Amino acid sequence: MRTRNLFLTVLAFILTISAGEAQTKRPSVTLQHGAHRIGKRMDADMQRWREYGLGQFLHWGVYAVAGGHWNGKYYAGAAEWIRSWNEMPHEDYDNLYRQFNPTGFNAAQWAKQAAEMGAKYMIITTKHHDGFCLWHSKYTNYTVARTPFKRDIVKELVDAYTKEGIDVYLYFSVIDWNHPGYRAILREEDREVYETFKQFTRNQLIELLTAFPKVKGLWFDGTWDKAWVEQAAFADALESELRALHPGLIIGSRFRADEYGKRHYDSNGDLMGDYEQGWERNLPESFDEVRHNDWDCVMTVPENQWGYHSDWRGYVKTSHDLINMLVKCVSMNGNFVLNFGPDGKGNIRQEETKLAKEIGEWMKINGEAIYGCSHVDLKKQDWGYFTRKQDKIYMTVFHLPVNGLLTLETPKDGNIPSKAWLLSDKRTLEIISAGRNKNNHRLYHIALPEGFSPGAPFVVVLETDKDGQNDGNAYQPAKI
Ligand code: 16Z
Repeated sequence: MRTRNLFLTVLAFILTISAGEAQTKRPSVTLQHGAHRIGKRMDADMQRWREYGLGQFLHWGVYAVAGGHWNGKYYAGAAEWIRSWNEMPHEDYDNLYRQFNPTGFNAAQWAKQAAEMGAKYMIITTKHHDGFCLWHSKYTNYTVARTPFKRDIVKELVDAYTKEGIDVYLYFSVIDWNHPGYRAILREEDREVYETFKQFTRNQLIELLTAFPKVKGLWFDGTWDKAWVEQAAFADALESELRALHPGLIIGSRFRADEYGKRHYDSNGDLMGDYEQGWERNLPESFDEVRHNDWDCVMTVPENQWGYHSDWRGYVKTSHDLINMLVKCVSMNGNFVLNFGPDGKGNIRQEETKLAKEIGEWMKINGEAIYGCSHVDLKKQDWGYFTRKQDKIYMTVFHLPVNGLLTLETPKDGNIPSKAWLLSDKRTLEIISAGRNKNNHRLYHIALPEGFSPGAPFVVVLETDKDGQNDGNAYQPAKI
């Protein structure tokens, strides 16, 4: 009896311990097709990606010919999705390519405008969900080669942007409404024909990387399809093949699922890909949400239009809105990618040209607070965002306090701000020490010049005293 009691006690004890452990430990499932790597990529190509700050997205295809209208009717959805609209027969859409003749297209001009905006990388839709290819693919007839325009648009863009010093990435959709083997969901009888689609996808990706060796990476889309999610082994092998073919290639987390169907993060919570590719028309609210990963945010100018829609309705973002998002992204270690949807004639619309110009003018003065900058482990303040590069801290101000004082708070033994000035004209600003708060953190106010009213976001540069009472860690970026 006593032996049995002892046995039960010991058993209960063991069970308690292991249950406790199971709760605190990360899940650990053996995966064949999970993340290839744990933690950040630290090679030169990825370092370069990390320093971009600002990018340009280009959505261009035959949907630009329709421009969000068909038969005089207005399509309220995203213009690049018009083929899925009941009012537009598929046959009409699938013949739009016959009218695709963007004689105004000038890759050098687009690239110049993007460079003047301050974009360091560009992502071009080589093939959107409709399946229309902007390059001369030999694996389908549904390409720009069969249009009156004929010219290889991807080639011209890769060359022109690369010449401007802008890195090029290829958007590629694994949804393809034009390919006979494509399925969104696989019924048993579809499995065989879907194999032809998988081979087609592989062929096209190898074709793209071979034809355009200058590109830096791939930006995948449409990978949420149930049929694709089931292809964990295929996609995993394909990823390795593409990486071997193109050393340094950058692929985000929106390419493949693990064998349990988990996307972006595998069943163990590890990121699958070189950066988190999930922030779309939406930004993280706080740094905690990005889990110390690299990430990008792709953003539309109106609420939800990627391809050209001739009639934008609803709120259209201003350059100050977009600059705010850009700085917010960089302050949390992300890149901000602004979308452009050129029209069916090959012209970038006047609203986008104006925004590019305004953003570019701002970047010329303030780009130092963006390029190569990263997160700062300082408490977020209401006036705007902190970014950091080497020993400098940048405070980009969007909300000017009525008292003209920009507050910052440093940890107990943190570095002390020793010098502050306006980035635009180098005017020195007074630093007022304001004691400590209840957490024993030091408070400082940076005093703006009397009557200062810039009417635009502006940057204050801060240098800190590295000697004296500090632990040297206060301004380091969070652990990476
Ligand atoms: C069903 O919701 C969707 C599906 C696809 C919303 C957007 C998209 C596509 C857009 O057409 C655009 O290319 C965006 C980047 N992508 C996710």
